[in-house]
Amino acid sequence: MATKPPRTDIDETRVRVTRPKKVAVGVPAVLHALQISNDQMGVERSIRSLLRVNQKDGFDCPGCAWPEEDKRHIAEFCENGAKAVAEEATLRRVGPDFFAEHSLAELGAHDDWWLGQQGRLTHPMILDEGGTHYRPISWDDALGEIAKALRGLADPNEAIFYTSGRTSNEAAFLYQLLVRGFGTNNLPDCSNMCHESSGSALTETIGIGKGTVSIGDIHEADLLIVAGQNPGTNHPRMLSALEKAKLSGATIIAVNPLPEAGLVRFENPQTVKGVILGGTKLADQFVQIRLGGDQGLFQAIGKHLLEYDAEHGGVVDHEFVDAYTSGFTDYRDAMAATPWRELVAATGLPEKTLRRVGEAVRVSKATIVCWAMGLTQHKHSVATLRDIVNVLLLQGNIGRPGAGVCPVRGHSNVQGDRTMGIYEKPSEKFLDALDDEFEFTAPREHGHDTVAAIRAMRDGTARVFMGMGGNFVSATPDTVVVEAALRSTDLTVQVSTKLNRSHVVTGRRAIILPTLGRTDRDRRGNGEQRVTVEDSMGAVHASRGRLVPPSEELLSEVAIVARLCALLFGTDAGNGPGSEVGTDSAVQVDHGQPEHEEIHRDAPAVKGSAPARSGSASPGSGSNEAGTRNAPHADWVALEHDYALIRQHIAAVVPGFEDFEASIDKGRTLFLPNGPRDERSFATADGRARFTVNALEYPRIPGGRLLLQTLRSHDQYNTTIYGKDDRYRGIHGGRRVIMVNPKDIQVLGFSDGEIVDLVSEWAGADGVVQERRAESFRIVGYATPRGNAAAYYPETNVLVPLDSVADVSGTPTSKSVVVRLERRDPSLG
Ligand SMILES: Nc1nc2c(c(=O)[nH]1)N[C@H]1C(S)=C(S)[C@@H](COP(=O)(O)OP(=O)(O)OC[C@H]3O[C@@H](n4cnc5c(=O)[nH]c(N)nc54)[C@H](O)[C@@H]3O)O[C@H]1N2
Ligand SMILES: Nc1nc2c(c(=O)[nH]1)N[C@H]1C(S)=C(S)[C@@H](COP(=O)(O)OP(=O)(O)OC[C@H]3O[C@@H](n4cnc5c(=O)[nH]c(N)nc54)[C@H](O)[C@@H]3O)O[C@H]1N2
Ligand SMILES: [Mo]
Repeated sequence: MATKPPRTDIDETRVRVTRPKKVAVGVPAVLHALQISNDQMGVERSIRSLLRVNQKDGFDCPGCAWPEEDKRHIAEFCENGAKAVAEEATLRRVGPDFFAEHSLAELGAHDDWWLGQQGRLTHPMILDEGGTHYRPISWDDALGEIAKALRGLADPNEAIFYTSGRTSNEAAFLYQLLVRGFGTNNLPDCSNMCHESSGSALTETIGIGKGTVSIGDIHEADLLIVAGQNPGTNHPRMLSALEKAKLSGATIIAVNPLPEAGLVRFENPQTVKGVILGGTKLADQFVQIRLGGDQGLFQAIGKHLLEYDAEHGGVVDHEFVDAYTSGFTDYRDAMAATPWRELVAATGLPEKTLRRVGEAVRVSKATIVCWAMGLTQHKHSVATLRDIVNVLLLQGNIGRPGAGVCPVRGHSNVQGDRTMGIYEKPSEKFLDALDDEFEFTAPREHGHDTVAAIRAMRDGTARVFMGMGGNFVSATPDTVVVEAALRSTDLTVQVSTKLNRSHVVTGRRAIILPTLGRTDRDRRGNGEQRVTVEDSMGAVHASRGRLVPPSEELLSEVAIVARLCALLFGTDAGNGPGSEVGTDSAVQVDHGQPEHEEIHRDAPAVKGSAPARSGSASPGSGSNEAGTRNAPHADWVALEHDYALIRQHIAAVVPGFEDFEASIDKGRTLFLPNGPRDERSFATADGRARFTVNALEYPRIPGGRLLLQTLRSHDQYNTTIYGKDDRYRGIHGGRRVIMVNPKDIQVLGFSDGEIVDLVSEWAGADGVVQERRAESFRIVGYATPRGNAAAYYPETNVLVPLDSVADVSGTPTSKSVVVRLERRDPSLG
């Protein structure tokens, strides 16, 4: 299998390489951000929108999920947050004319960067079977087509409902209800490819699938270990928090195969010191670990602590261990039995270095471990994260100030989406509460995660795909397989803000539903609406967009889902809070007999005036008449027009949201309960935090091969490519590069600057080695450990085998792909 780079992406020959930067952020970053946003949205709109980012009365930054500081700066944003805002608030438009001008085939020849640069989607569009171009369609017809396709399935499990992590709590809650009301738990999300390993390991060991620290804990920590994360690019505002900790005396250890700029030194653009004195040196130790070596490192730390404790005492917090944990002695014995030489082999680090890190942990009074994708996207990620928990439990570093686990989440509301029930394996407790609130019975059978969803489409057992945001084609592994899988479906539906590859690689028919983003003003029946989001530390707050939306045709995600619910379940005006709310909805809700299943085709879209409740269904019966089994009951029309009513339902279903509306009204942040942090209570199988014994694993690299990690450049947001530079790493003008240790380049018989194909090798279940190829990458000599290489995602996703997933969590192993380099046949050019 191979992919050729799309026409506009053949840029590897133009790549320019300079020395990587040691310093992150600073004034150049701010200037860079302003330039990008001026290009996209003009000076006035730039200033107006950037001043609202992360302000109390403004919108939540659509960038990352790092929490806001308690005291906000005037401009609480970073270069990459500003780029995320500019991408969304751009004045460029993709409307019916654009689609008339560009055929699907033509769009398919462009790369992700070009697609994203075209602007905001403005109208619902449909691609007919065999069609060469998308054509405009009314909202009513588009939603009607979706409802019809769903109803036409033999089994609800033949539908897949994906979610990315920008969707608000309100939209996510309604969406999962739509899906469960329809009859399936097929709710894969981007988390499956992201922090699923964190959720799996933490739920098992401490009884909650989230981190246990607040922003205040970061400031108070004595030691911060930042492993497998590149905050200078992906969570720039985290650097301010690290700086604050550092200035109060914290030690910071960076664990990474690459010397990432922000970790080495940081210039805070918001302080005079940052501007004048050349910034804070953040990392006290840079531990240049081999890819996948982290389990070895954390076992080494545990072993060092236990050895010291056995000799001198005073290290292990026995009071905590006895009162709150189980499994200690097994863990202690396992660490004693693990030889240092294996830990050295796993990490590629000398025992001396491992002990030095162990010493820093030993003397620390309060330790936090932060991590991101470098730790979650390996085969043995869950085991690695369990071993981090082991180390923290030894010294009682969970549930006290300045200490704990800190998985740093990616998308700005990915954590909230999970809290709202976007999960293919929902708990019985959640489903029971949902059943009670909406008077139906949600399906209990677990659904497909992302990888299982791809398999189901590939194998023909799933026929309709709907994506609530995101870019499924480009974000998932094994691109060739995924493209074929999606193309074989009956219908693909994308709810999106911007054009991307998932609009181009489609099922037999495809529908694009354009939607409002975070920055857009959202006016519904009951006035201007706000939504809420949860940050990486379990804090929920309101977000309200202020910009004029790109088109009058756009519906919010909430409105789209509410209208689908009404179509599928029939509306239930008598049920639920606030059912007296008036409506200006154009969607004709049909409760009729199957023979008039067609919805009113010429009803005006969006601003129509037809009454919404055209049916005569009474609560408890309407849904069956609408052709679905056992559907949830709510006044969908009212929910569409007043999101506060959705929050009332959330408050009734999700623990911790009891004071929801009141806190938002007061502009407050709602801190969700966190058992381990708040009271050292652990909702595990035995009610204790659990030490676990995990066999040491690390990747073995076959001779003549490299282990490839696929990561983000400084100029992208996942599959959205802002530009072709990776300023901090000194790579300019192109993305098809592979970073390789200079000695490896030489030993493998290549030279820096040469253009090669990347060929991944994977032994399937049958033992037969499968090959996948990504063509035409420029070799760049780089300071990565021997045997390890790095290249950008999503260009390299074609190399990641669908079946290569993390144990337990099922996350694709995007950070460990075995590849060989192959010289290109010069005749290919
Ligand atoms: N500007 C911007 N911000 C973003 C995003 C974006 O694309 N652009 N994406 C968002 C999302 S969804 C997410 S999940 C986060 C991602 O944030 P990150 O996890 O920082 O993203 P990656 O680029 O995948 O970087 C992985 C880091 O881990 C290191 N690493 C790789 N393998 C290993 C390993 O085996 N061990 C160790 N110790 N380190 C390793 C890499 O060298 C790199 O520094 O960022 C979020 N924020
Ligand atoms: N090889 C490799 N693969 C990876 C990773 C990796 O490190 N390596 N990382 C993985 C990770 S961590 C993640 S999170 C996934 C990301 O996977 P996704 O979340 O699926 O991808 P994104 O690129 O973030 O999605 C971008 C699209 O979302 C739409 N969008 C943006 N804002 C909104 C909004 O407010 N509402 C709606 N409805 N749509 C919106 C736009 O149309 C945009 O084109 O990729 C994963 N894939
Ligand atoms: Mo992510």
